[in-house]
Amino acid sequence: MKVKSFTGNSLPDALLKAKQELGENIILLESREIPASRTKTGKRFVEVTISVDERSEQAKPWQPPVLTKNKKPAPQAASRPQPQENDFTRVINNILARKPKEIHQEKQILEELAELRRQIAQLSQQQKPAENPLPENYRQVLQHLTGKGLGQEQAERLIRRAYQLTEKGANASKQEIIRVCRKELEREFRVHHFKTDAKEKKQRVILLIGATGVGKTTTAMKLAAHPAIYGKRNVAIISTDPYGTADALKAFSRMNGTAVLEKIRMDELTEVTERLKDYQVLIVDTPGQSPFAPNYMAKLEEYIRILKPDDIFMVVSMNADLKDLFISSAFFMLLKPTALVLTKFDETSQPGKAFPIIHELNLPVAAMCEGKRVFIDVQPGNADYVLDRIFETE
Ligand SMILES: Nc1nc2c(ncn2[C@@H]2O[C@H](COP(=O)(O)OP(=O)(O)O)[C@@H](O)[C@H]2O)c(=O)[nH]1
Ligand SMILES: [Mg+2]
Repeated sequence: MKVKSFTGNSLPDALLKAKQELGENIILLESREIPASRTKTGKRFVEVTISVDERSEQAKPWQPPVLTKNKKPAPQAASRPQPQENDFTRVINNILARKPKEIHQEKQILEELAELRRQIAQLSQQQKPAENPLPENYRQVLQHLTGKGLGQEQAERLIRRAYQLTEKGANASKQEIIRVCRKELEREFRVHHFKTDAKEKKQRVILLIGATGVGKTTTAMKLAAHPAIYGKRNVAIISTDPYGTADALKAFSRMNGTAVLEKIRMDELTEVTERLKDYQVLIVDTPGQSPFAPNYMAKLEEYIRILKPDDIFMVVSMNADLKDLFISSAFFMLLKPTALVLTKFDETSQPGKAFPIIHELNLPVAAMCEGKRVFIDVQPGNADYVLDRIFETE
């Protein structure tokens, strides 16, 4: 993979130059406009960062997939649900048509999406009437759990388990059922443990990924500030947002003494990390974008290739609809995140959504956020925080 920048009077002009030099198979990683006020010539220009697979010149020219209607379908693997043609898959097919070299990867995404859709359908399935109706106290706790965001199936499984574990079985009190449910949920809640040793020599590089507006930039500051996270270590935040950093990040830098580097381009990353080699922790904040945006995933993969992060935290907002969250997560999961940061607990009435999220994405929780205040509204992942919120009214 080769990465190179080109400039031109306009985006098409810069792309044309890139194509002339690197051929048709280029991938646009980044583009930004340099305003006239900042150029020597006094004219605005556009800069693009391009990647190209150097082996691609010998590769067979790519053809878009042909959808044949009358052909006999290929035999299907028994356990793999096949995605059906609908609006959603048409959108994905559109992406496929634009990203020739990642066609294999995109097929995997489709399969994962189909699998996720099946799981989501199960999550939202209505409870079937039980042959033996649940005792009233269990029914009430089950209703409370689903109301607080646990998936129907997960909550039913928990209640069945509670029934087996409570001493009084059908006659157990609500308090007793809740106590057992709490214990079981505590075991399901997985926590990411930070290495907080201030003397640790090896530098840790953390990459933050996630959809637009979920709270990545705010999380970068919160992680840098919290004493039980990286607050006691020498931290630098690298912002790769081409539009610069938020004022909040600049103010935080002044207040907390954290180094903040802004508008760092892909081709500057190696040199910047080399310059920052004495910092104990580098937190790299990425600009949010829809995971469906063409080339966005390729760009994030390129960050990972260059930075070789020790941890990739996927930031997800608790106020998101679970269905949308799982669909966009399917893309981000391809980047193999190591842990979750759950934000905006203050903006949900269903804190229990944390459990289906942890369960479906099979990731531990690094940190949880409940507001905009950098120095206050954050804590490392822990089950009690979520469980207290689920059961506070009971
Ligand atoms: N209520 C609430 N707002 C938050 C939280 N985390 C971030 N925000 C706000 O959400 C908005 C987007 O956050 P930002 O960090 O810029 O998101 P990014 O696009 O992922 O970098 C900002 O207004 C933040 O102050 C949180 O835990 N709770
Ligand atoms: Mg941001």
